[in-house]
Amino acid sequence: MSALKQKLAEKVPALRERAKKIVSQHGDKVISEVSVAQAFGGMRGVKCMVCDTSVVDPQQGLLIRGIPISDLSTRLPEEIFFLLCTGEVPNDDELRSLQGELRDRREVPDYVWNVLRVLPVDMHPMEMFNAAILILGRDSVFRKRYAAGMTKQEHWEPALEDALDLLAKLPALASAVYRIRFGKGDLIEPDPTLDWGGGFARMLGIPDPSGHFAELMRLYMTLHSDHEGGNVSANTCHVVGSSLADPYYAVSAGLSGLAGPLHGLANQECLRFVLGVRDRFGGVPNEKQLTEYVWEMLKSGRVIPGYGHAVLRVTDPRFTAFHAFGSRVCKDDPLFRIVDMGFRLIPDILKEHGKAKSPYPNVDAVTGSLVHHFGIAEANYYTVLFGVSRSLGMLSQLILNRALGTAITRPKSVSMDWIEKQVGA
Ligand code: CMX
Repeated sequence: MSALKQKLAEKVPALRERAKKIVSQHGDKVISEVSVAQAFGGMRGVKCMVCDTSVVDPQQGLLIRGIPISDLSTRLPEEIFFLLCTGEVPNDDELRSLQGELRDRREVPDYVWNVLRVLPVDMHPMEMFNAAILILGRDSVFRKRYAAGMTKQEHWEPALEDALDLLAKLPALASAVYRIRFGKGDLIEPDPTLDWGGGFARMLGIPDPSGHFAELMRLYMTLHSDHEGGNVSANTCHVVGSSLADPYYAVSAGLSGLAGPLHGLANQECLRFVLGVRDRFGGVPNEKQLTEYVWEMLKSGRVIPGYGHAVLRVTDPRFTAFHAFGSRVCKDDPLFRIVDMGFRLIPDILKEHGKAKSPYPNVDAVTGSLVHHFGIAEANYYTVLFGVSRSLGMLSQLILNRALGTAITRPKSVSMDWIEKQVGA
């Protein structure tokens, strides 16, 4: 048995016991109320689901299993997956075991490549990535075991199998999407000696004599991995998984949510914003020019990509970690300089504008400039990078939900008639 499965097998009984005890002893206690504004407003702030993998604190940002993300930024993404699933950072043996599992499961069937190759050349990379994941669902262990008849107690085990199978293949899938969609030449074979993020960087085919690109990819995968349970991608994966659709369907659904411009597609929009600034001013503007440009956007009713957040009320610590990388590795890159100038100016502009509850940068404000620095100029690919990483979080949440036997999601919707009667309107 792999170290991860072993650790989960040890922990799952206590986890179930804890959940059972909380519900049996405190099931009737109220933890949240819902206002009419929240019912219309994306349920913002309503506490109505459980997620142990991570918490987004408005003031501290992301905490993975209680550890601030800034303390985890040098960890490998596969270490983060182990941590998300079990609550423990793996020791060396456990990490090696997980890396071995991912290596052994990385082979992608040829029919996936064939499908990717015949798709129209103007497909969005997220459509290609998602299509490949759905096709892989053919081999879902969860689906087969469910059809054969398994007990609810067993659900987490095939969910873990599928999660590992899928995670192992994601770097090859995502790099193939890049190389096929943008005509970058033949696919690059996986290197079994490399870690998950380093292997991904290599398969993308970006020249990397300094090793900084591989470093960036590991950082990218680690920092985007999870953001508690209520964000669109995690929540969608949760809802679909709760129907006991297999993990491929659930992750694919979550990734469809990630593809929206207010969520994961924002990194694409952010790079466009930075390129727009560069093109308008023929390079890096001065502070006055950038300030005027931002005001122009706001006055025309547009949002400033990369700023604001549904939960955070401080600078996103993931932004801070990426910004530190950029300051070390590519501080003179014109796009990074525009991002850096924006960081100094835009929060005050948004405060003066007075609408956004958080005027601070989120993670997407900076990532595009870093990836672009290494030669991935195709902004519509960036959400795929986010998707590879976010799959770590979605899958760990899904495994834990199957271990807990989380019920099928079914909140009650109400009509406007009902609300008007209820509030005496
Ligand atoms: N620029 C201009 N206006 C903004 C703004 C921004 N960056 N962020 C929020 N606002 C506006 C909203 O559009 C809203 O205006 P209306 O009342 O006219 O609709 C008002 O401020 C209040 O919004 P909010 O409560 O502060 O923000 P929400 O929780 O509704 O939305 C988010 C959060 C991220 C979608 C929003 O800040 C936004 O659109 N930002 C730009 C896109 C972006 O960076 N997305 C990445 C999100 C990161 C992630 O999902 O991981």
